Amino acid sequence: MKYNYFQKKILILGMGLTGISCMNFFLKKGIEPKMIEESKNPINLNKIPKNVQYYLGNLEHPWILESDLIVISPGISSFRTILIRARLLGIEIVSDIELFSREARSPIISITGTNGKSTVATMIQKIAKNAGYHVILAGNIGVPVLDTLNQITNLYILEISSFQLENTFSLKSKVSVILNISEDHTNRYPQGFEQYKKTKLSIYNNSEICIVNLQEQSKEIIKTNKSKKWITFGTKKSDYQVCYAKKKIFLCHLNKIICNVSKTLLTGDHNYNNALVALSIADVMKLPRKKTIQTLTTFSNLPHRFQIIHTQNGIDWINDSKSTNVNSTQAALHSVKNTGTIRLLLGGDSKSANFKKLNKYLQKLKIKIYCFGKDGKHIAETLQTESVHVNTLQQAMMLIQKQVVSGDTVLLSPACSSLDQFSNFKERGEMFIKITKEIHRCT
Ligand code: UMA
Ligand code: ADP
Repeated sequence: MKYNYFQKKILILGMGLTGISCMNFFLKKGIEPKMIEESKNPINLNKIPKNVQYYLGNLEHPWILESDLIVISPGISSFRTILIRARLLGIEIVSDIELFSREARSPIISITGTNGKSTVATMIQKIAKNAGYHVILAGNIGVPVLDTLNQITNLYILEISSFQLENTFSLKSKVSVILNISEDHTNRYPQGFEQYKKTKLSIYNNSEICIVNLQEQSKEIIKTNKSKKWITFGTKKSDYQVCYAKKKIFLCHLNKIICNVSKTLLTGDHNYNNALVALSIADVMKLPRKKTIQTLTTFSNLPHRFQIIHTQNGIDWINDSKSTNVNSTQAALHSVKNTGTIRLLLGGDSKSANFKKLNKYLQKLKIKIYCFGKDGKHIAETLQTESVHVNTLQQAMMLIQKQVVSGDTVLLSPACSSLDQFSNFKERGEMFIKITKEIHRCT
């Protein structure tokens, strides 16, 4: 279906990466959108040409209810009162992924989940490239999808967040997967976890082939739509499994060993599951198994995802700064190999997550927790295990430096967003690496 945006009053909300890409999308079509941005001093203001009218201030602006089409940036909540009113008045509100889905002409692989999206999306990108595809990797991973529309490709790989799915309706994926669903972004969903889960599940709508984690709640959806083609992973009964035999770890399909991942560069047990999903997607796309195995067995963890950045005096220093929720921190703790004390750096903006859930898990471990950042104090008070609270990551690491002994693991896996004290998770991870280096320069 060809969408006609001419003669429509189009309003873009947000002037971040998404907002600018949406603006360029319409300008290329000869359409002048309007824009609203709530920050008084947005960094992209110099990217707005003279012919685009904009307003800097609260969303409660007459332009909202005067629009025919509102394109919303993922960082802005869809549940803002003014937007609910707009929807009730029949005003269309869409994401950039929706606009992209209406235009894209090559097959799409869509990946969502609470954790592992970037890792799996990158694995698949590398496998498909190795198999000869002209691949585009875009979406939540940091490349706005609309920026890629004019590039030559025969395969899109999209990392899609729940925020982006909220206003996406026409996405027709060749293959889609929900890697896992656990509590995250609690502060964004007025109706809680069920609403977050429902949003994630919408990735399967109109998808030709759906890959589903049988360990997770998303398996319920198989029962509700039996006509779809479902491929499963996550349990012994699934189509794809991680198998353990003779101290080795294998990726298996229908109980047949496909590849030995014990001696690969991957660290963190959760990455075997990620590799398994990548294998299942590659199979669905009929990519040559040899190329898939070659890529997976030479894949290294992405930066800031459970990376062992330094080992000295029997101590592992692990940077898992991309851990922004409780589940990814659990995955990290599960993957620690040293037998000494785990010195866990936890804290930042908790996004209203329930840290009590971690207690049951922590009781089984030899662990000391160093809390920092905006919600550090609250987290330290919630945890029923030995913990200290300081203001910053630097202060926490100075304490660790004095206390750490051979056999220990120092783990930055904060379970929180970094935005209270850093520009992003990369800056937080770089800080951890820098201090780790400084500590070892002195010894
Ligand atoms: N803004 C408002 N009002 C608000 C919130 C934001 O006016 O209530 C304005 C900000 O002042 C800013 C602009 O909107 O100028 C930012 O928009 P945005 O937060 O939607 O961010 P973008 O720069 O457009 O980046 C977004 C994704 N950000 C979020 O979902 C928060 C990026 O994912 C994504 O890479 C990019 O689009 C391209 O698709 C980042 C992210 O943190 C990495 N994602 C979350 C996550 O992974 O957990 C979901
Ligand atoms: P996302 O793009 O969904 O944020 P990443 O691949 O960037 O996922 O990883 C984010 C965090 O989640 C990191 O701490 C990483 O170690 C952890 N992680 C990756 N895959 C999984 C998984 N399958 N289950 C749990 N945690 C995971």
